[in-house]
Amino acid sequence: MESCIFCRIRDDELPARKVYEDELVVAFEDLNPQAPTHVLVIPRRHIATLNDLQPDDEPLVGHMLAVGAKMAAQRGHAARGWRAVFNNQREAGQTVFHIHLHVLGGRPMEWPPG
Ligand code: DGP
Repeated sequence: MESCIFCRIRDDELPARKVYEDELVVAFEDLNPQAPTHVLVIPRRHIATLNDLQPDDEPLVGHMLAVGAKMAAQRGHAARGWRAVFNNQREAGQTVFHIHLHVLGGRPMEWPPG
């Protein structure tokens, strides 16, 4: 997907502060952070929404969460807590249609979310 901004970040065609990469995922700092830690974990492969996941993608999504946990632990949030968020489709707040895990930490958070 040439027009996808997260595909372009993956390919280094757009700048981003990348913090982790492996064969399956890329993680980078959110441009508009909502907490002291706000990292996005994306799959390398373009998947528009969680609705598009196939059964074979289940290990990939598990890996995204494991990488998110590693990012949170590296920043010292493992014990105090951190939040993992997937916004799925517009009413839930999805604005970039390449699935991404938000890893948020470093401040107290409220529930329910807005
Ligand atoms: P969502 O609303 O759940 O689709 O989250 C999209 C997030 O992506 C939002 O927190 C802002 C972030 N974002 C949008 N464009 C860019 C960009 O060009 N670079 C980076 N690093 N983050 C971006």
